[in-house]
Amino acid sequence: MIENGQVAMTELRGLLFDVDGTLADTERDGHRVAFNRAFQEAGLVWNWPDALYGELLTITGGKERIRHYIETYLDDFQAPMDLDEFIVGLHQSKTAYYMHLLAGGAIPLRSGVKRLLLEAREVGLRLGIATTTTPENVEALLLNTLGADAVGWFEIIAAGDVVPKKKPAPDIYFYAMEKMGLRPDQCIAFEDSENGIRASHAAGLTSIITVNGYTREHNFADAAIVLDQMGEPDLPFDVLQGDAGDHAYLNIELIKQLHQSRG
Ligand code: XBP
Ligand code: MG
Repeated sequence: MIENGQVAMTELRGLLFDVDGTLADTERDGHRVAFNRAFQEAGLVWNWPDALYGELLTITGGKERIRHYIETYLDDFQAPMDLDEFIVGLHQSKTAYYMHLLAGGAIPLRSGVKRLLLEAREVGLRLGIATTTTPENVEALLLNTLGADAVGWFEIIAAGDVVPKKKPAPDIYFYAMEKMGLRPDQCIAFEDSENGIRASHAAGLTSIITVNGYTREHNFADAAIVLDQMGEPDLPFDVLQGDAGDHAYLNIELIKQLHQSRG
């Protein structure tokens, strides 16, 4: 944007968060366990160990992941009913098990997440969620980690089947920004995975990555910075890619600097 012959800085207005892997390490001890319990309950001998689950994570969306598993790993599986209905039923059972795990406090937020959300609220940054997981899962995670009010901290919880194409398609980010009335250059996305940054980058967003065990080796060439965690004053992050200057943990000041220096 050019004003009076000078390039004006676009002000950062909104923070858009992925959920799984970014707000919390939900996959290995949450979603994966819930899938396996649902399989067992349905009388299936399927089991998704840690390593296989890492491969299956290339497919976002639980229903899509189950379908991919059937098509890729099982030669002669016959569903006891229409396959779409079977997958929907199995996934509903998985969601119930997952929510039960969250209610039992199995999954804490990652380091720095709560501090950053509070800091963002204090300085008036607007918050949104853009995720492929089921909406109930997001609300349950927020409720069980931050309390009942936290769902209301987010202007939009864009989740699951609300858009036809899940990440790595950018649709969920476009949807969230449209609901918030914000442009990509006014926002920052927080992601943890290659599918995530493919979505946020294709939506025109600057992205901050915090990796986890499943995503450390992913390609984050388009990231503004890649960190091992957001960190805390007494728990510094490791910078895996990019420049954090003198900062030892992710705060609003660093986020604004990364936003201004975006390419
Ligand atoms: C998250 C996912 C989801 C969860 C399971 O990806 O891929 O499918 O693993 O959630 P991202 P559901 O973090 O990129 O949004 O079973 O509710 O689909
Ligand atoms: Mg993620």
